[in-house]
Amino acid sequence: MAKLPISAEKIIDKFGPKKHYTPMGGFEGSHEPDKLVKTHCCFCAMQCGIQLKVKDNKIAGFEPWMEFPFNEGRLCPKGVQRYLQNNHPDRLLQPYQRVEGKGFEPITWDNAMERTISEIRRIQTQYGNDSFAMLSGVSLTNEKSYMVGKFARLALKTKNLDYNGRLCMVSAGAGNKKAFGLDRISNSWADLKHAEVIIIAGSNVSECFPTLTHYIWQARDNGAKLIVVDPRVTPIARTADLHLPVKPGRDSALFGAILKQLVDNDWIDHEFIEKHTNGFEAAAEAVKDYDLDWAEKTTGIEKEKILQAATWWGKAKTSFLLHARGIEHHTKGVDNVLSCINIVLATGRIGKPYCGYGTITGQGNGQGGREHGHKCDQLPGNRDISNPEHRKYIAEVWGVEEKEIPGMGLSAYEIIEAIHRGEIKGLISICFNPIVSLPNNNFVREAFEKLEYYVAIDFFLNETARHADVILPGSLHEEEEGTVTTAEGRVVKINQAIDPPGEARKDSDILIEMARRLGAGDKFNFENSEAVFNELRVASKGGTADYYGISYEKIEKNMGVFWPCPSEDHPGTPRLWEEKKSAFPDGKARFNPVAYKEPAEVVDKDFPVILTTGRVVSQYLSGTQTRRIGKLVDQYPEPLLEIHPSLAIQYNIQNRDLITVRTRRGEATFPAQIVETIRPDTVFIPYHWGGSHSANQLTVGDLDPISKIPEFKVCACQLIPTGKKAAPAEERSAYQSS
Ligand SMILES: Nc1nc2c(c(=O)[nH]1)N[C@H]1C(S)=C(S)[C@@H](COP(=O)(O)OP(=O)(O)OC[C@H]3O[C@@H](n4cnc5c(=O)[nH]c(N)nc54)[C@H](O)[C@@H]3O)O[C@H]1N2
Ligand SMILES: Nc1nc2c(c(=O)[nH]1)N[C@H]1C(S)=C(S)[C@@H](COP(=O)(O)OP(=O)(O)OC[C@H]3O[C@@H](n4cnc5c(=O)[nH]c(N)nc54)[C@H](O)[C@@H]3O)O[C@H]1N2
Ligand code: SF4
Ligand SMILES: [Mo]
Repeated sequence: MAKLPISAEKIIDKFGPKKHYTPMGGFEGSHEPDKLVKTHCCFCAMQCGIQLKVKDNKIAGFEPWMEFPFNEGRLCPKGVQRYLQNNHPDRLLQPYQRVEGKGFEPITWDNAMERTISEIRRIQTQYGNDSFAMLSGVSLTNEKSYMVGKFARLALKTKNLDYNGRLCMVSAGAGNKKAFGLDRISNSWADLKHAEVIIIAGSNVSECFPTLTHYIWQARDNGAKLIVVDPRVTPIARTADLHLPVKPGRDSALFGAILKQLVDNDWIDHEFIEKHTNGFEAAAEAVKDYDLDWAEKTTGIEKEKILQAATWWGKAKTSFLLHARGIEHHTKGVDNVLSCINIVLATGRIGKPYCGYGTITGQGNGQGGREHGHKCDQLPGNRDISNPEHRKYIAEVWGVEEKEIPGMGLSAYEIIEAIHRGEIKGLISICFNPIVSLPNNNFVREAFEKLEYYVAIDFFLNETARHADVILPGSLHEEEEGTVTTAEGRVVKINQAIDPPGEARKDSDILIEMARRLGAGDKFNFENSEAVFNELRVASKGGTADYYGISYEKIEKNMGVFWPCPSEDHPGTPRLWEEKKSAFPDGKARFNPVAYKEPAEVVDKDFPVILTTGRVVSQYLSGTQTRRIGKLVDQYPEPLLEIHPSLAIQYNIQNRDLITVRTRRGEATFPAQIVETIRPDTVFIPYHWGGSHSANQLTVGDLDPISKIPEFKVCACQLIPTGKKAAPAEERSAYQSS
C-alpha cells in the first residue's frame, strides 16, 4: 500500500514556531528543589554520575555528584544540558496515529494497542511470524534490553530482532570474542593513569568521551607517551606525542606493520606468547611482507612515525591500547580490531596493573545492551542463540520449551534490506532512528515507505517515527529505574527521578502491556525493574557476561560493580585476565592472522576524494535529543564539511561556500569549513542531522562479513562547488531535519 507524504507538523506545530528549547520556565532563581536524585547522564557510555534536581515532578536542573568515582563531578557540554528533555515542549505526551493525507492525530492508548496487536496478528498470519521485525537500541537500560529480547522471542515470536549497537560496537565485540572469548574492555579506567604508552586508534576522545580525557591527561602528567591514530588532528591528537594521520580504511596495514617491527626487533614477550596464547606464528607470518615502505605507501603515514610508534610500544613496560569507531566502522572492522589485539598480545601487556586493551564503547548502555539478548544472534549473558546448550539454559529460565525460542535472525541493516525486498512487512522500533543513522539512507527511507505497519516507541518524534502508523510515547532515562553498564564494565544504577509526563508511559510498561495483549503476559509478570534485573541475573549466570552476583543494593553501596561477578560474595572484576588470559577452556588468548584488505569503495578518477563521517562534541547520535537543546544547537547548529586548505584551493573553495558532495548513493550540500586538521585527501562530515542535511545519504551500505557493521568511515566522493555561500548559521532553523 503506497503511503501519502507524511506530515509531522501537526505534532510539532502545536508548540508554535519550531524553535529549539533553552529555558526552564518557572524553575530558575531561588526555588529549592524537592529532591536531588543521584543517577547518570543519559548520553555516552562514560555514564558520568550526576544529581538531578526535581521540583513538582519535573527535572529542574542538576548538581554535580562529586563522590561518583569515575567523573568526580565533571560533566561535558552535553551532560550539563541533558536535564532539559523531560519538560521539553516536543515531548510526546500521548499516542498518535497517522491518518492518510492528514498527518498525525491523537489516539487513546487502548486504540493504539488494539490497532498494533491486530496488525501484528494480521501480518503474521498472512506472511509468517518472522515477517514482523523489531529494532531496539542501547540507550535502553539493561532491564529494558533484556525485556526486549524476551518480548521479541516469546511475545512477538519473531527471529528478526536486532539493535542499534550493530552500527556501533559489534566489530569490537566480534574481535574480542575471537581473541578472548569475552567482550569487555580488559581494565577499568584507573589503570590508564600509569600506563607508559597509550595508543588511541580512531577515537575523537575529547569530543566523544570528554570526561575520559582527564585520565589520559593524568597519564601524560605521569610521563606517558600518547600516540593517536586518526586522519584528523582531533583535540586529543593535538596533545599527543605522536599523531599518525592514517588514510581512512588502512588501520590493519598500520598495525600489521607495527607487529612486523615488534617481531623483527624482538620486542616481543616470548614467555607470555608461549604460556598464554595460541596462533602467534600464523599472525606473524601474515605480516611478514608489511615492511615500512609498504606501510608508508598503504597508510599514508611517514615510515619514521610508524617506526617510532612501534619502538615506543615495543620497549614499554606498561601500556594501554584503546580504539573506537574510527577503526571499527569498516567492512574489515573485525580485522582492524584483531590487528590491534595482536600487538597487545605480542608484547604480553594484559592482565596486569596499567596494562590494558579495549574498545571505548559508545552508547549510554552500549556495554550492557550488547550482553542481554536483544541482538539477532544472542541470548542473555552474551549467550549464542545457535548454541543448543545456551538455548536450553535460557528456555529453562523463561519456562518454555527450547523450540519456542526462534533461531538467529537478520542484523539491523539486513532487516531493512528484507523490508525493501518485501519479505518483512511489519516493524516495531524502540530507541532507534534508522533513517538518520543507517548508511545509504535514501534506500532506508524507501524501505520504511514499503512497510504495511510500523509502530515506534520514543519520547520525541524522530525522523523515522514520521513514517510510523502509530507512535507510542515512551520514557526518558530518568523516568524509570534500572541499571546500565558503563564502557569500563561497571554496572551502575539509574534512579527514577520523576514520572513520565502526560500520558507517556515507562518503556517497560509498554512492552509488558503489548506482551499481555499478545497472550504472553505470564512471561512478563514483573512487579518492578528490580524483578527484571533479578531474572536477568539468573539468565546471565554461567554466561561470559555473568551478572549473577550483582544486586541493586550492592551497586548502590559500592557505586557500581564490575562484571563478571558470578556470586553474591564476589567483589566484581575491574581488571580481567590476571590469571587466565581468556574465557576459552584452555585459558589462552588467541592471535588471529590479519591480511590487509582495501575498503569496499576506493577513490578513482570519478570519485577522487575520501569521505569519512563521525561526531562533534555538542551533538549526540541521530540528534533527536541534542538538536532540541538550545545551547547545544548554538554550539554546532549545522553539519559542516571539513576540508584541508590544499584540497580547498584545488576546487577554489572558501569558508562557508556551499559544496555539493556526491557519491554513488546520493548527494547533499554543506557549508565548507576549511581546517588544517584533516588529511588533504579526505573530507569529514558529522552525521547528526536528517533530511537533506544527512551525511548518510552519501555513505555505503557494505557490511563487515562477520560483525555486519556498515562502512561509515570510508567511501569515495566528488566535490562540486555550487557557487553559493551558506547563510550565517544563526539564521538557520534549529531543529534541522530537512
Ligand atoms: N559528542 C558526542 N559524543 C558521543 C557520541 C555522539 O554522537 N556525540 N556518540 C557516542 C557513540 S554511540 C559512539 S559510538 C562514540 C564514538 O566515538 P568515536 O569513535 O571517538 O567517534 P567518531 O567521530 O565516530 O570517530 C572517531 C574518529 O575516527 C576517525 N576516523 C575516520 N576514519 C578513520 C580510519 O579509517 N581510521 C582511524 N584510525 N580513524 C578514523 C575520525 O576522524 C574521528 O575523529 O561516541 C559516543 N560519544
Ligand atoms: N555516517 C555515520 N552514521 C552513523 C555513525 C557514524 O559515525 N557515521 N555512527 C553510528 C553509531 S556508532 C551509532 S551508535 C548509531 C546511533 O543511531 P541511532 O541509535 O539511530 O541514534 P539515536 O539518536 O540514539 O536514536 C535513538 C532514538 O532513541 C530515542 N531514545 C533514547 N533513549 C531512549 C529510551 O530510553 N527509550 C526510548 N523509548 N527511546 C529512547 C531517541 O529519542 C532517538 O530518537 O548511528 C550510527 N550511524
Ligand atoms: S562524557 Fe558522556 S556521560 Fe559524561 S556528561 Fe558527557 S555525554 Fe554525559
Ligand atoms: Mo555508537
